Amino acid sequence: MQLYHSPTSPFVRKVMVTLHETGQLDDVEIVPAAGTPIDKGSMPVSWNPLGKIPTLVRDEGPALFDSRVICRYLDARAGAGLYPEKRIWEVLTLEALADGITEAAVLMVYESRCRPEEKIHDFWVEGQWAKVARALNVLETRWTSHLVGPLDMGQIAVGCALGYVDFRHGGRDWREGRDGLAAWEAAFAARPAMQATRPPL
Ligand SMILES: N[C@@H](CCC(=O)N[C@@H](CS)C(=O)NCC(=O)O)C(=O)O
Repeated sequence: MQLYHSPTSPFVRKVMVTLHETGQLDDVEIVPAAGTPIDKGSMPVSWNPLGKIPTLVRDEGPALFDSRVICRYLDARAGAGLYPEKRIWEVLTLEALADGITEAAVLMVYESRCRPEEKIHDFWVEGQWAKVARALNVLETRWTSHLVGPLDMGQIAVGCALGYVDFRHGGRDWREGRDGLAAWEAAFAARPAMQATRPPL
């Protein structure tokens, strides 16, 4: 299989962590890709018309995207149990919540990277950060018991979301007032799969 990849993409990181955690790293060839919504660059548009990564090209069957589909496929392929049937709705909702954080954080980056300075809309950027902040509060107050349970895809998505917030929005100090989540993140970030996939500085 070929995985279209960038080392700074938090959505690609979800897939890479899943590959590490499920022992499938050697089954995938990494194909570098780069682009933005205004310049498709080397994005795999012939496999994924949305021009986004991660995209997974398989030896048989259509290419898979997005990160949620790829991670679920890899979990099923390995029989790894990252989507336990008993807690499936919680796991999927937690993954969606984490991906929502990541999505808002990525949009904030695109706003400054893809627009001329005079067209950057500060209220829109702050609106995205408000989504991130509300979601982080909910992780802190409602999801702690789930986060400390057995490894699942919701936790992986949260770990990657928090890693990306640190990577691109470190100045916002998301840990302030969220001690429980901060402690969880420190422990989760020490996992070998998270260490091996840290975005380059
Ligand atoms: N929902 C998608 C989001 C993927 C995504 O937005 N990836 C970014 C890189 S972090 C991308 O490909 N951006 C290029 C674009 O939006 O044109 C997923 O979970 O895979």
